[in-house]
Amino acid sequence: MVYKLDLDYLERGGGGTLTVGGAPSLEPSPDSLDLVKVVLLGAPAVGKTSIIQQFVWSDFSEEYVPTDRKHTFYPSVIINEHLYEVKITDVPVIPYFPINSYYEWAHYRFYGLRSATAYILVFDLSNVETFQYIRTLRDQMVESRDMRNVPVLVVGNKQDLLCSNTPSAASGLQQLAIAESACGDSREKRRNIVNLVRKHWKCGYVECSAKYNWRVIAVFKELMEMIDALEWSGGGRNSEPPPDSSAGGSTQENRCVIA
Ligand SMILES: Nc1nc2c(ncn2[C@@H]2O[C@H](COP(=O)(O)OP(=O)(O)OP(=O)(O)O)[C@@H](O)[C@H]2O)c(=O)[nH]1
Ligand SMILES: [Mg+2]
Repeated sequence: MVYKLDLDYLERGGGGTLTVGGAPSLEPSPDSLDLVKVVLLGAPAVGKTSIIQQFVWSDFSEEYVPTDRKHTFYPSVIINEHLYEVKITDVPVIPYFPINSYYEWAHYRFYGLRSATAYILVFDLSNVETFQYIRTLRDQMVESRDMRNVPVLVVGNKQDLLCSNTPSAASGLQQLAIAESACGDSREKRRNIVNLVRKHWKCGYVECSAKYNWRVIAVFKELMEMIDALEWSGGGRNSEPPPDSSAGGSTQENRCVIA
């Protein structure tokens, strides 16, 4: 499969650039100023770990093993011809976003929650109630951290489990009707979520399936586009704009602004 992306990963044996994915490194690498720190957050079992593992290792496991400690991954990503060293952090589910550095130190030491460059907030499309967790978390983030210039991407995972993907020919007519109405309900809820995220939060939104590796690359591409746009517009971490910032080609539409 050929991805028409400029999101590459370097190495795995060092033979030039591959087209997609992340370099499969679990090696702790020292945080540097240029390290892009991405944290995935979301309710239990929505697929955070699966998304990362699919992206970094092209691997998926049906078995559910709740994340019980912090894991970090260090892919290198090229987007719009800019190289980024990315640190992806997978953490156990957090009951709340630390409202200040004291709480972070006391409860989530070394998770890097408040200092993340960007966040990926994941929910389960087949269980839209899991979006509520994201909504609450985002409220807490907005209240307790300056989120200007901090990209946030909302990801609906488990797209493969959506109603329309699983028509049941074996079901009786009545069951089919019940299923249809349940699907209608969830479709409506999904529409509302997309609307809220895109129009009100002004954040990116991507649906994917970690299981089938559908649009997992798109998740990271979208996020890196946001980060790259900020970096090259002068709003990023190193707020000093690079000398040839006009050559970046990224537009400000990619920005995720949390008002
Ligand atoms: N059908 C389907 N199952 C998925 C998908 N992504 C993850 N799963 C399954 O969902 C379960 C939970 O996945 P995880 O990746 O462990 O979820 P998590 O969000 O990291 O869970 P915690 O670490 O407990 O917060 C596992 O059984 C996965 O196999 C998907 O896209 N489709
Ligand atoms: Mg996990």
